[in-house]
Amino acid sequence: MLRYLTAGESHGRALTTIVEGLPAGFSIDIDAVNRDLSRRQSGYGRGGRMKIEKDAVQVLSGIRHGKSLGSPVALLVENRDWVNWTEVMSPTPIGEYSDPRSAQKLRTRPRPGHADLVGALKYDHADLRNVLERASARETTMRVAAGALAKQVLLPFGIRVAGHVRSIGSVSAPEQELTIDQLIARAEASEVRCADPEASSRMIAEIDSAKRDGDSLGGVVEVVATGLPPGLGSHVHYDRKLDGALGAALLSIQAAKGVEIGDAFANAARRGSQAHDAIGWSAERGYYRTSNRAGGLEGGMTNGMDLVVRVAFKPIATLYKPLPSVEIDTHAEAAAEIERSDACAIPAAAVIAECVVAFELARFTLGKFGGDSAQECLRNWRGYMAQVAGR
Ligand code: EPS
Repeated sequence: MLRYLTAGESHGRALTTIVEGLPAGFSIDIDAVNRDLSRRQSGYGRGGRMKIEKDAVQVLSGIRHGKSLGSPVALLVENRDWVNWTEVMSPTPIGEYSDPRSAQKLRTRPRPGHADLVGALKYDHADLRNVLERASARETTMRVAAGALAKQVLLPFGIRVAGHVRSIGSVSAPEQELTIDQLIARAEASEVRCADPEASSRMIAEIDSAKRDGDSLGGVVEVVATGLPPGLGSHVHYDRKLDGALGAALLSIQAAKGVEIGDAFANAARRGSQAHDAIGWSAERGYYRTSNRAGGLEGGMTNGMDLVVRVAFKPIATLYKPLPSVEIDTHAEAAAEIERSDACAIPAAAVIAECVVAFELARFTLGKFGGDSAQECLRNWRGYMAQVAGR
């Protein structure tokens, strides 16, 4: 079974992941992983930290001469900012800080909307930093690294995944009929990873305005996957349903608060005859749907149409004009802590969601066609595709 864990604090020495269950013999291009890491770092609305970091993976295990070995793949990304945090983040006790700036990094005024307060209560921490360092979306670096590997597993199966921004704050991009190549080209050309140039400009203006006001913005990202066979996932059990797995994985991204598959919310207001996708058949395509309001999933399984899933992100909890809060040591009223932060990270969220979806799709693809080598998995896939084409 394909799975991964990540480790690392935002200002610790490094971030790591171990990806387990990758069969042998898949071509792995490390430059492609690094390209995704740099895509995640880009995007209008980011703060000062992204000028410090230049994320690139060191491969510690599991890949040799450009191919997966079938052993665990361990990846590491250094935090360049760590040199400024060696005292604050020291794993060994250091007594008195020698640098007076280190003492100022104690955090006691929790940010509303952040893990700060409940994390400190639950884990019994006096310094909120013990929570925020791990709650930080810096962790998504390793989800992107793992997802970038997953995308390379999906490629020989003809499956491609792309994330783009649908809305930032009050600005929404219009619905467009685009091929995945057009979508990727347009999103990559936009500073906010939005496929509509006019909406992109308005999103940038909205970010500027929020920033001027010391405020932050959320938004909605959409992930599209093409080339999917019918039958990834299952109708038989809650934990084998692909829509359930996608929902869980996407909702675990920092600041993600809602997931929509296909036209889920619009469908809730439609009549059945207007919500479901009629079935057709042709010699070239086999079975298909005449529309895709289901977003490519029926009964917890891919139906062969494109997967379309959207994720709503709340605005970042750090506000330069902070909301009221309470000092956790004195209970005195106080404005919430101001951390260096981003005004808007939605363009990055599109890359993160893309990689998280890719990982789930790779997990279900290997679950269905799995074997110990790429060759074995692809043989299983070809056999199944021929079987389905004969129906
Ligand atoms: C984050 C706060 C900022 C962001 C960070 C997420 O970091 P810092 O506190 O160092 O300024 O830049 O995002 C990243 C570091 C990243 O790589 O995405 C937070 O509190 O979640």
